[in-house]
Amino acid sequence: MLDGFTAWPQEAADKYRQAGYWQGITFGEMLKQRAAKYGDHLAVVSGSKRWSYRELDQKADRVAAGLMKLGIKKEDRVVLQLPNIAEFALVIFALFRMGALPVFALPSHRKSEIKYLAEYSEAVAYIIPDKYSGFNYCSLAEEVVTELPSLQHVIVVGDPGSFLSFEELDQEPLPLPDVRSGDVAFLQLSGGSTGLPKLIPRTHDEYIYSLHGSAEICDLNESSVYMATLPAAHNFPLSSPGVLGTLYAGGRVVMSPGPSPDEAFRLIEQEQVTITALVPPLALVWLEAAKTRKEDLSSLEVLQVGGANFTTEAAIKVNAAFDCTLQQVFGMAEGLVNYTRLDDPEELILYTQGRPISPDDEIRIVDEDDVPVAPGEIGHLLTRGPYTIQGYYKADEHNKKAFTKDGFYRTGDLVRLTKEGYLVVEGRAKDQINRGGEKVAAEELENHLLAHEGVYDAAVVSMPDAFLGERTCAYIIPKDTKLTLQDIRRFLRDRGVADYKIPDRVECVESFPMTAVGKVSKKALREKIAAELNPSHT
Ligand code: OOB
Repeated sequence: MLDGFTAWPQEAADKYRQAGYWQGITFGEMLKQRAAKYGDHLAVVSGSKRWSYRELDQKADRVAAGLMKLGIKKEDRVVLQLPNIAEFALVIFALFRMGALPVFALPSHRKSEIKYLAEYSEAVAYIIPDKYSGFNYCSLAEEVVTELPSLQHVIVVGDPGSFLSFEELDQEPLPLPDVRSGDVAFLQLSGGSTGLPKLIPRTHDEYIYSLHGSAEICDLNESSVYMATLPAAHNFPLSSPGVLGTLYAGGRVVMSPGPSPDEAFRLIEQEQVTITALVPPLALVWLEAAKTRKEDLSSLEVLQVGGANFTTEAAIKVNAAFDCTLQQVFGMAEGLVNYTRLDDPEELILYTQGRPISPDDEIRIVDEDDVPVAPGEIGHLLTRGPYTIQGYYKADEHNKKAFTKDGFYRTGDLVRLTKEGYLVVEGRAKDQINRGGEKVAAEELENHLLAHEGVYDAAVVSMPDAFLGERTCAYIIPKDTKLTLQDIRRFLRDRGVADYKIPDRVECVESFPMTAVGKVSKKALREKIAAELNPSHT
């Protein structure tokens, strides 16, 4: 068993197996079974590449052999930073088959995040595109490998420069190591609540169960066409039901090179896409674009929106704009995913964030002392279940705070339960900014800011925003001279911090408001900036 992984207690594992949730198959076997059943059906479409299930299956064996020939072994970690291209699906199945673990980075990550992920996971390899969205990943890799010699292999899809070409991984299949369904399949990145974002170990058994449940809830079958619009490495487009849930159901995955209506609407028409997933700000852009665009979007049956709060005003517009069913999704890379069901009455679809996948997802809504609140009251969401982790990877100290003694994950979300048993997300207790679905861990950003020689202290909070829901405001106590937004932006970019984490606003102050126990009062800072942005609401 992978060192640093917290397994479920035996009793819980037995229960999930007996209930038939954990089916005892690995991702490698899942694809083999689907290839046997759906052979010539298209599995992945990306640009001019159109791979059938059989092709994807055979290519995965060949790429697994290529990876093994490099010396990559079972349980080795591989940082994967690919955009939505066919090779994304191929390489994850190749890694799953040989038991090496993809560590899912996002295309928007830069040196600071990649170095952190590679160091934390002790990765031996890094897989990138040559260029994507105007950014040169080979240059990034050069900087990272200079600082991290343990990263032995850089594999490039496209022009490899001095690195190894992805095409060279195509080798005659080799005998594969024994990969078990209870093994960890990959590491996902958390949004981060305290400290730096943690890695989330997910096993074949439990993740495949979440795909199974998600595919069923979304009515996926072999005629479904799922378009990956959001970056496929994120848990929502990866598995809710996403790329993997679609392949589980024998459907077709269409990789969209980007999320804009220009790229996505054309693909919906061309590939007869039936379902896709968006974060709220993107849904707003699509709603606006749908008014004037000429593409035929009538194949779209389900539009999923999740990752951040979707306003009811926007939710109401989806049905009319796209003539399809809206599905709200409230999930987390740590496990629990809630969906409104496709046949739910309108008031549940518009006003709630759904209910869990599994009848065995346990939900507790508690106050500050972990005491359950009265039914219908707002409280902290704790959860435990057949696909929610029992601990972050190699994070013993943090796990003591992030999980209860009896194994419930503290989501950091403030929710209430409706009388129908649906969850409504009312707020957040964790120290994080949810910038339209992209999560910024306040402490991570504060640490970057503290590295600036002119910064004495920093406190990062969210501020309300009509488009993104929230944006990032950095309160700074400067050492002597005032710092501008431009100073801070330049500094953070030079440090290799991903763009989405760079503050939208910088406020220089002489001191921070304090709580009664002498901690910085982020609540007071949030209220201060909200009042300054919208004085009429005070
Ligand atoms: C998804 O996963 P993560 O890990 O990026 O972020 C999880 C957090 C949740 O704890 C919650 O704070 C927030 O994102 N969130 C929502 C939400 N969905 C997620 N807040 C309000 N309304 C929603 N619908 O974001 C994720 C993973 C799988 C499926 C969907 C989303």
